[in-house]
Amino acid sequence: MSDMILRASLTSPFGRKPRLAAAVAGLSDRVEVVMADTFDDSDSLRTQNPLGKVPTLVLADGSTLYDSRVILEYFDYLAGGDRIIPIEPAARFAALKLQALGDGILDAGVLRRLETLFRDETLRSHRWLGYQSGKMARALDVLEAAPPSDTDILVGEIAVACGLGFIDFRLGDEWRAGRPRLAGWFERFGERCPGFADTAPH
Ligand SMILES: N[C@@H](CCC(=O)N[C@@H](CS)C(=O)NCC(=O)O)C(=O)O
Repeated sequence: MSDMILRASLTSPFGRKPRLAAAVAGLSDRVEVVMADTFDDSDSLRTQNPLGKVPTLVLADGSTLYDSRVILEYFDYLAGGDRIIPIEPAARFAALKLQALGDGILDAGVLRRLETLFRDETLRSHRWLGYQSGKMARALDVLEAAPPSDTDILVGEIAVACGLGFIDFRLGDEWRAGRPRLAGWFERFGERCPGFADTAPH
């Protein structure tokens, strides 16, 4: 029976992180996903998280946890630890750093998406869009040079996969061109990661 509520949306890439993490950590049965509309003033999300962002996790006692990194850390703890965040220091900080890189791709991608969603073409800053695209391109090049693990599914792999999935879903960048190793990694990750197909944005 579920004892936690995850406020998320079917399209949110940050919301996909805990949905995947729950599947990987064997916690899916304990987490009920309840859709949130970040733009709706009356959505209880804003009382659960003053920032009005998804994902937000509501625990059995009504207390809440955010953001996605904290929720993933909590899931790792619930799963007994050392499940999606390694304990061994070198592996731990490599995983956390990879998560930061994946989240950074998402941060830049979300900013690009908002710039095009909220501003008419005439008001759009192509300089700003290019600035964010540069971050994404450099991060993707770093990942091409050293793709994530083909065996582990840790917070880093989860975040990078959510980042790449978001690019495909919302931005349509041809990021695979010139990055065959990363493209191959993503393909294989999709096949081996529990919950990957079920959490695909749509
Ligand atoms: N650092 C946060 C980022 C979360 C985030 O930006 N979520 C987006 C959706 S993908 C959101 O809620 N946007 C609505 C808003 O900012 O008002 C995390 O890791 O959870």
